[in-house]
Amino acid sequence: MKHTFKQLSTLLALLLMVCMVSSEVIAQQSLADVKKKRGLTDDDVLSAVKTFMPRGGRDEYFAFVGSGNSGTMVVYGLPSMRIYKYVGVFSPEPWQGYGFDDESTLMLKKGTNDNLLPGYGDMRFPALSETGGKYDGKYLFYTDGGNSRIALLGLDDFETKQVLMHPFFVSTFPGVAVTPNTEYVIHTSQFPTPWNEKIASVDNDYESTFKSGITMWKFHDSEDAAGTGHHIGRLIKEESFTVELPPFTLDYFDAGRAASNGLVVGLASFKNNHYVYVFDYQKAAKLKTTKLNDMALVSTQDLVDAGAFALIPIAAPARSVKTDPTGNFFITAADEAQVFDFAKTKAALDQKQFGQAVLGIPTLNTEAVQYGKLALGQKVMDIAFDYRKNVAYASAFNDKKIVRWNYKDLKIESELALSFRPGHLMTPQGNSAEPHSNYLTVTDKEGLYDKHINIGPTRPSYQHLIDISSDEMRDIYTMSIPQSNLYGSVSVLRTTIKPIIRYPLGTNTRTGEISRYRTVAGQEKIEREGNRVHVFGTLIRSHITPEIVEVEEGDVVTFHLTNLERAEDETHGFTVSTYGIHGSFEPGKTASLTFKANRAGVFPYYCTEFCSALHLEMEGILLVRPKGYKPSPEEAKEAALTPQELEQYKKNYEDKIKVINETQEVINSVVAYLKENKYEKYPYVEALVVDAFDQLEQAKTSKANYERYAAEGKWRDAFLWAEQYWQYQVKTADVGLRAKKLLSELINK
Ligand SMILES: [Cu+2]
Repeated sequence: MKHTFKQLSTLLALLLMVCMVSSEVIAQQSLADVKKKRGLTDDDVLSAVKTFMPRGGRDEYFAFVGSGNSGTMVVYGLPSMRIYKYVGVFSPEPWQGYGFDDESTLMLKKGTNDNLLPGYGDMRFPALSETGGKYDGKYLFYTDGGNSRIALLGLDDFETKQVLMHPFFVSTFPGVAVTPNTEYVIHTSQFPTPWNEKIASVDNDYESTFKSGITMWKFHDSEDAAGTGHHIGRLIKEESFTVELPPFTLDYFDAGRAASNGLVVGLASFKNNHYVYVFDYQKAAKLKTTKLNDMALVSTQDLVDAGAFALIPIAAPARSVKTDPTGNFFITAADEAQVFDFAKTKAALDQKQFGQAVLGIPTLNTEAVQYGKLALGQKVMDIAFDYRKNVAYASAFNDKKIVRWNYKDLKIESELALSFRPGHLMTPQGNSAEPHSNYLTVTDKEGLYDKHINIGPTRPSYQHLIDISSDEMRDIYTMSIPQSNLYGSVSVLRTTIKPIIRYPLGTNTRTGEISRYRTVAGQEKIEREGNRVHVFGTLIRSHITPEIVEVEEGDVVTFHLTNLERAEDETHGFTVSTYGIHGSFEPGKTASLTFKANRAGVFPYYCTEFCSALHLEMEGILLVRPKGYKPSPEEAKEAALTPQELEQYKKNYEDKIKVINETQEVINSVVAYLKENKYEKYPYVEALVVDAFDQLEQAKTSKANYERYAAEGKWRDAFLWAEQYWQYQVKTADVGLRAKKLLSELINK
C-alpha cells in the first residue's frame, strides 16, 4: 500500500524516458502567429496584457463577491480576475470542513434560534470594516436574506467567525453596511411580517401587526490574547438595538460618513409609493428601550418624537441609494438619478420640517433636500464612485450601457456601449471615503448576449472588468463564476489586508482561542469513558498519529486533531472512509470531528489535502469491533516478522541512514551560506530560516526513536522512524534552499 520514495522516482524516470522518445522538435509560435491563428485584434491583445498576471506578480486588489444563493463567498483578484478562494459563510462547505468540524458546526448552530444548521444562504451586498471611513482590511460582513442571519468574517485568515440569526426579523434585506468606524453593523428587514411568530391576517391586521425594522448591531474590535495581532472582534447582541417601523418593504441602504456620520439612508416602499428613508441612529441610541427576544427595541413613536426617522418621497422606484465618498450627498440609482444634500436633509430632520405622515412616519419635502437630478438611461441598476471628484458610474440595464457622469455638475461625461445587460457595479475601495479607480466591475445579469458557451439550461454568472483609467472606457475581461447568482461586490487594496501564514499551535480558529484539545507531538492519546472515545491526535508530514484507533460499535468518537506544521500552506485534510466526516487543518489549527461509529468494520482514515509527494502515507485505521466482540489471544498478539523480512527492514534502514547523511550535508552547506551572508538582516529570509529550523526541531523525537529502535534491533520501527526523520529533513532543505535563493537575489540586487 505504501510507496517508497525510490519506487516513485523510478516511475518518474520511466515516464520521462517515454516522453523523450516520442517527442519531436516543434518551434514556438510568434505573437503574430497566435493572433492570426486565433483571429485576435490588437485591442484583444492589449486587453489580455492589461489583465495578465506575470509569475510572481501580485494583484493590486482583493475583491469579494457573495455567491448570491449558495451561501459561500468568492475571493478574487483585480485586475487578473483570478478566483483565489471560496469561503463557507452561511452554508456548510466541505473543503474547509465548515459545518463539518465541531467548532464551525457549533458556531453555525449557535447562530440560529432553534439550534438547527441551515444549509443555504442568500448573500448579495457585503461590507468591509472601516476606520475613519476608510477600509481597514480587518473584517467583512454579510447578511443572509433567506434565513435572516448576519455573518462576520475575519480577513486575517479569510474565515467566518460569527453567524447570528436575527432574534425576530423573519425576512432581512440581503445587504449590510457599517458606520465609519465600524461601531455598528446595520441589518434591516426586507418584507414586512409580524414579529415573534405571531399569526396575522394580511387583509385585516396588516398595518397594525406587520412590521419592518432596522437593527444596529454593536461591533467590538479586539486582538487575541496571544499577542499575534490576530483580530477577534465580535458582534454583541446585548449592546445592539432595533428600531420598530410600520410595514415598509425595505431595500438597499448605506451609512453616512464624515459630516453625515450618524445617519443611515435607505429605500422603503409601501403600496406602490416609494421613499428614501433617513435614520439618525445616534439619536435613536439615546432613546429608552424595551426587550424583544433579548434585543433592545425602540418604539416607532419614540423614534418619530425624537426626530430620528423620516421619509423622502420619490416619484419612481430606485434600485439603490449610496453615500458619495465625501459624505455630502446620497444618490439614488434610478432612471432619473436623484442627488440629495445630506446637510439639508439633516437640518430638515433636526428641525422637524415635516409634511404629511405615512403610516405615522413624517415626510420631508423632496425638493427642499434635493441637490439635483439627472436622467441616465433606462432601468438604471446601480451606481459606483470614482477617485475623480464628483464622478460616478451608472449601469443602464435596458440600454446596455455604462454612463460616467458628474453628480455635482449634473452632466453626463461619457458612455460605454456593452454587449450585455449590466447589473451591479464595483470600483476598488468604492464604498469608502477613498475610492480608487482604473477598474470598474459590472455583473452581467443574464449571460445571454455574449454567445457564451452553452453548458445546459443554467449558465454561470459573469462579471466584466472595465478599464476606466482613460476618457475612453473599455470592457477588457469577462470572468465566469459558477455556483452563483452575482450581485454586489467590494474590493480593497491588497496590501491593506495582512493575512497570517500559521496559527499559534492549537488554535480553535473560530474563537481565536487556544483549544483545550490542543495536542503536541508525543502527547497523542486515546481516552475512553463508557461509550465516549476521545482521540487526541496530530498531523504532520507524513503521519497521522495515532495510526490505529480501536472502538466498539455504537461508540461516539471524536478525533481532536492538531496540525503541527509551521510551514507555509501545509494544510492537511482528514476523513474517515464512508463516515461522511471531513476536516481541514491549516498549520497550527486544532479542530474536532465527532461521529457515532455505528457500523462495524475496518475504516481507513487519511489526509485529503495533497501535502507532499508522500501525502498518501498519511493514513491510519479505525477498527470498529462488532458489539460484544472479544479478540482471541492469537489475534491480540502482533504479527511477528520473519527473519527475511527483518533483514530487509534492516537493509532499508541502513539505506535510509545514508540518504539522511547526504541530505544533512546539503543542509549544512545551506546553513553555512546563510550565516556567512547574514541572513538575519533580511526579515523574509529570516522567517524562512526560522521555518526551516522549526522543521528540524520537530524531527528530534523521530531521530531519538529510530536510534532507540535500531539499538534494540527492531528494524521495522527503526526504518519507519528514519523515514519520518528524513521527511522533516527534506522540508528543512527545501525551505533552506528557497531562503538561500532569495538571499542571493537580495545580495546581488
Ligand atoms: Cu497531509
